[in-house]
Amino acid sequence: MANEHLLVSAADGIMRLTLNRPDKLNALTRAMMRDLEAALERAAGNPDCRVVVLTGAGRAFSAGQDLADSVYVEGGPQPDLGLVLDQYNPIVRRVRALPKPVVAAVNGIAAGAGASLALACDLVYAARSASFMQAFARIGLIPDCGSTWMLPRLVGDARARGLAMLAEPLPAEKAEAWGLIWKAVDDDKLAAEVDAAASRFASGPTYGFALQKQAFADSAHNTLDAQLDLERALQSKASASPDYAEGVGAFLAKRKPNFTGRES
Ligand code: LHQ
Repeated sequence: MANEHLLVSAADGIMRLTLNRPDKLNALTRAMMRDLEAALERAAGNPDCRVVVLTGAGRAFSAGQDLADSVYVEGGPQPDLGLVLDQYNPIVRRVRALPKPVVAAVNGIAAGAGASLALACDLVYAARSASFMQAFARIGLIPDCGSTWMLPRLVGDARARGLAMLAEPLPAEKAEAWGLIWKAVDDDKLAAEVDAAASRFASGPTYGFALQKQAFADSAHNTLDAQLDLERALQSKASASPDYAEGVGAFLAKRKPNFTGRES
């Protein structure tokens, strides 16, 4: 399925979402965000979709919110961006809560809300020429779409503040070295590397991945004691799944597992 500004395709268990306004560096419009949320909702509800890949068309991943979108009119009343975030925040929540892996293929610059969106994904692969820019301070804003939460957790407080307040692009390799992203890869290898990861997830233990995501999400506010209890509860669920039986059976029989991804 395709529409103008968000390309959506699904095959072999993989849903691919491509931000598609290359002439505007995939700056995010309200229409795009509406379609993105709808696509993520479909991904969540479709057991045949076992991984989502998010990328951008052209030379950028996304330059963040479209600054020319009609919410800002020169000389007019200033828009309340808190209200605009009412449209963005559900998308970040959906990515984090999606019961399957979400992989970002950052093909070029990811700025502002574009960077936040990438960092919300479970695994971030970036082309070596790509960079991550907390552009918000350049226009008097604060990092949003979860960046004030993600950044200190990913790179520590000192680097989070430097990234946010200096608003300079962080090259992909440094982003990897700092732990901001999973991996920087040669530009011409990005697609193949992400395809390989997506194929692996598409035939992986999807229900187990969903439980992992839940455990990591809750670890952000749990004590170790509470987390141990949570792991116990989630592991009970994981070990009741057909993929656990299949995984152990395959290991003992020295064959490749054939995971269904299902809960039961
Ligand atoms: C753009 C944009 C853009 C429109 C490039 N908008 N056209 C706030 C509110 C609520 C919810 C969500 O989040 C947020 C936070 C945000 O995301 S605020 C926006 C934060 N982003 C920025 O401030 C980045 C603005 N863009 C840039 O600084 C540069 O474009 C970068 C450094 C990304 C790339 O620079 P260049 O490679 O030199 O490209 P360019 O500037 O020439 O851009 C190419 C075209 O894309 C150009 O259009 P044109 O028609 O002149 O060729 C730009 O106007 C357009 N574009 N970003 N955010």
